[in-house]
Amino acid sequence: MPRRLLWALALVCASIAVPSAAHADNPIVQTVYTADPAPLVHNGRVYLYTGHDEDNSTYFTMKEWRLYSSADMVNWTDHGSPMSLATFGWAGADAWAGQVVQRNGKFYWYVPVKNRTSGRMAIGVGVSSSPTGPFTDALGRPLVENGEIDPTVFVDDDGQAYLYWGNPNLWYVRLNPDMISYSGGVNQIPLTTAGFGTRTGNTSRPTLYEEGPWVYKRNGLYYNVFAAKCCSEFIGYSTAPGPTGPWTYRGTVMPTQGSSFTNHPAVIDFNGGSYFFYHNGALPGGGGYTRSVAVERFTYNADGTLPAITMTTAGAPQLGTLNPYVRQEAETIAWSSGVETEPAGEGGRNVGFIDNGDYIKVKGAAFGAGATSFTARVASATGGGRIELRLGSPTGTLAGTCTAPGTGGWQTWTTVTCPVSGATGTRDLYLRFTGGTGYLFNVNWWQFA
Ligand code: FUB
Repeated sequence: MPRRLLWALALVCASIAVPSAAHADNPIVQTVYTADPAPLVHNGRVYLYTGHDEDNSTYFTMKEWRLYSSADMVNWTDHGSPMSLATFGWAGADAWAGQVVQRNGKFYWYVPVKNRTSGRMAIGVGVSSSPTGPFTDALGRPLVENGEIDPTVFVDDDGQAYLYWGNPNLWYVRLNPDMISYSGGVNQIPLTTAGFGTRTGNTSRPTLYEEGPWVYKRNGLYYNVFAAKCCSEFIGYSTAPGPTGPWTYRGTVMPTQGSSFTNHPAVIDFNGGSYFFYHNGALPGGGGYTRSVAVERFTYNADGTLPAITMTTAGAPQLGTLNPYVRQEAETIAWSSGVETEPAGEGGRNVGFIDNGDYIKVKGAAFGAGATSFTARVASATGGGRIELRLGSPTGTLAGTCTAPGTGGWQTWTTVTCPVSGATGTRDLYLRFTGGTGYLFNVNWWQFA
């Protein structure tokens, strides 16, 4: 697989450029290319909905959306794809940038897709009773269609919900309480230079507004953070005293950076911190059509303005620690090298496509006084291999080695246990996979005792 070759090359480069094997946590996902982040805070977790750029893509070739979740902002659990183009029988292509909101005990996912019949971009609505899906088409047709993209949804304190979207214009509708219909028609927000800044050198687009609006409210002030100028884009923002304006341009949030000519913002507050999500081309093989989602923690200025935020490879600090003494899904990952994930026959997902030397980093595992054993759920259609439990880096202190045997099938699962010593305190845990050639084994979950 070409991407795996790129990984191998990247690892060689990384070993030259970065003597320490400690790895950054941005971008958030290493197993696939992701784009257009849309986080949702629910029940003590951040659910991060993303687009999925296909490997080797040379356009915005996107067929499905992906979902990851985290309680600590650094270890992210892969939930696979809860919604795809196939969800919308009327959609033919372009699973682009959307957003999920919770209302009425349900989760509504507004997405732009190409209407197969009209050939125009339209906004569809997926609905689910769970943040992890599966989502179904709420309407069986577009909610609204005017050839423009990038919906963002916001529910005001008075219960009125607004759906904004647009490129090259900016539109909104007032959603009805059912969240799948609207009243008052389709309204256009005037793109004035006072509201959205001045673009030079493009007479058809005099303001900086390009696409990707993210509208929210904080301390009574309404924010519209958006992808500005093209191309390459930067992230700018405007504020307003009300949900429909008048908007005032406030400047740059994130300058043009990061090897992707698009960027796409999202802002949340979670457990006392504020977080800015975006995308770039940071993975090996990454670029404008092979993007990756990343996150930075930030603090609002005292007057409510947003600070300038730059892309980092360190990402956000960890909130708390990870408990290694409860069952952890193998697809809960701070950083990984070489592996992929797939649906598991036992339910959920497993880590697979493991070659010799691949690894998973789990950040900030709180071992306390010390672990004595490690248990993992494994399967292998070949001869299996070994899981090395290393601390601090992929070549760090070896706390134990578990043998994963051949089980007769990639989804024929068995549980293995091995002794552990020296795993004390709070450490970054690396599950390093070793063995022969070819794919070695799959891992569904693990737990220390
Ligand atoms: O990912 C496809 C498109 O690229 C999105 O809809 C835009 O916001 C830009 O990120």
